[in-house]
Amino acid sequence: MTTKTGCRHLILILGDQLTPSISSLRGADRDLDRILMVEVREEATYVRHHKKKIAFLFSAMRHFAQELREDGWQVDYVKLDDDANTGSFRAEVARACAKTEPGMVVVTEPGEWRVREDITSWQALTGVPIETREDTRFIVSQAGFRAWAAGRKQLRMEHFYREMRLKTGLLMDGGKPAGGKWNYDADNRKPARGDLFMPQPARWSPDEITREVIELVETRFADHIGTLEPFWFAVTRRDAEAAFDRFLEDALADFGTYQDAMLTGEKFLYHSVISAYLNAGLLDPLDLCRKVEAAWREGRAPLNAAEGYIRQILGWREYVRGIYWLKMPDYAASNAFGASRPLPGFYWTGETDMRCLSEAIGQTIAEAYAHHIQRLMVTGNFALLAGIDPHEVHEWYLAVYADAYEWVELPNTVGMSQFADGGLLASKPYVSSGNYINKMSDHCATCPYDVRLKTEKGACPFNALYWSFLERNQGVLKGNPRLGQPYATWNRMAPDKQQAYRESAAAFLDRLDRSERV
Ligand code: FAD
Ligand code: DLZ
Ligand code: SF4
Repeated sequence: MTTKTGCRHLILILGDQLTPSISSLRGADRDLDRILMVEVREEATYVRHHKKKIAFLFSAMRHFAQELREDGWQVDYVKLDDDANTGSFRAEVARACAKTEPGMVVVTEPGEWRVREDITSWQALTGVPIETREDTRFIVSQAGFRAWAAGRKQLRMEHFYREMRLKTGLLMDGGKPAGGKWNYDADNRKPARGDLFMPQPARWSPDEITREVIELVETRFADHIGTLEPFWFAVTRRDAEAAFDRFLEDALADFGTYQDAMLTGEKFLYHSVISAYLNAGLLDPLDLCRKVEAAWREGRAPLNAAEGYIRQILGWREYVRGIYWLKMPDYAASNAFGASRPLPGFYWTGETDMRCLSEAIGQTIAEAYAHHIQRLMVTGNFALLAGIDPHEVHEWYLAVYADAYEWVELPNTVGMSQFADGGLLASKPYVSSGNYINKMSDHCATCPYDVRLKTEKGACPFNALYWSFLERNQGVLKGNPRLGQPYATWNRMAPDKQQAYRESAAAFLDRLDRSERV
């Protein structure tokens, strides 16, 4: 339908939909339709996103709009500092509708529940019909995941992942998993040494568009977390693909082996550092998996690395998205342990004596990036052990990482990291004492706390917090078969030792509550 004066369709492309084959462009016509892209204050501040995240997305949006124009599309691009910018999706769509009088607004479904809810009111607001299309950039659709989940007593990623391997044929040989096993994690997860060759992610110098955006973000979001310089992210599809190629060449072969390692001063190790590009739509998940499989088949990477990497994208990424849409909106309020302590201030500054935390948070402030084990076993582990309100933890992760959108961040935080969903997503809480961090990193060697001390003055806080967490949450966790061993250890422990752990944890939490430096 075309109005007498206006365009046929107004196609809204959101900041994480920077994909030429996005479903909202399906059947679109360069002469009849107009594309709308908007930088809006509301999206940058509903949680106060890291400056680098905002700069990355605005720059990637501007580059994408430029490519669309070069490809013949009519694009209305609203910059954050345009005088008429009203600051929200809904008001910008209403303003564009008044200007272009479209017969219909077309949008690909957003990745966050909040925005999807908002869209349901746009038709009444603008008087223009809204068509919301499925986001086809995932390997399994929401309906496909629902069908997989239906009737299952328990949802587990490993089962889902095997179905995805069968569905896509990735790493399959004659209907069997390549090499005979579905999962090679037993060969993975070794600590790293400082004298290893350290691959680095590909880096780009900011062009004029990026420099303009950096200045804008520095001025408009000065009070947000993070440093903008040096800014080296890829902001176009071409450069994001080159970044992935660099990973394939330099790091994939050792990805599995050092997947869980942490080293002081080494922010990226053998990780691919492409999640921000992938989640914004600059890369395609299936394409990445196929390239990794090809690297293995051509002998450029061992199977444990290729399988481990493919599992992250084909397994975890698709699985957490499925859980998000299956369980929202209630999922966001999950709090199985009733945790209520506010998030410590050092999560925003990195100012803590705990070396593992200051490293993970420090690099988060600098890069809007930390790798999975830093998120799960350092910042997440501490928050869970210390009984931090999972909603505050969720808002922190959503704000500080360049790759964070609620569909992927929330299940990772609330489910995997904080076990706030009571075990829907993961089979056990990811908690550990300082021992694990000591095994997987070199942080303890330079930490003022002593990882070998259990409850004495100067003992690593993770040690007492670990036991106090298990004791405090016995009601929820007692029957968990994967925690049988630690509970047996706790129950065998001499009462005075148990009491020492209780007192040590209580004293530490008391200092935390009084905002003393810990
Ligand atoms: P690599 O280690 O190289 O892994 C390759 C890719 O696999 C990643 O780019 C990512 O796309 C995918 N992947 C790996 N693990 C996961 C996972 N658990 N869930 C979904 N995808 C995964 N990932 C996000 O993309 N956005 C988030 O907001 C996010 N929040 C997280 C919060 C917590 C508390 C935890 C524990 C994990 C979170 N993750 C999130 C998952 C994971 O930490 C990041 O995907 C990863 O660190 C990104 O770095 P990379 O590109 O170097 O990944
Ligand atoms: C994260 C983000 C930010 C910071 N800013 C914008 C923006 O100005 N315009 C836009 O279209 N998208 C932005 N985004 C991404 C959106 O928050 C994201 O598209 C929705 O949350 C749906 O996933
Ligand atoms: Fe972290 Fe404890 Fe090791 Fe310090 S001693 S780095 S607090 S695990």
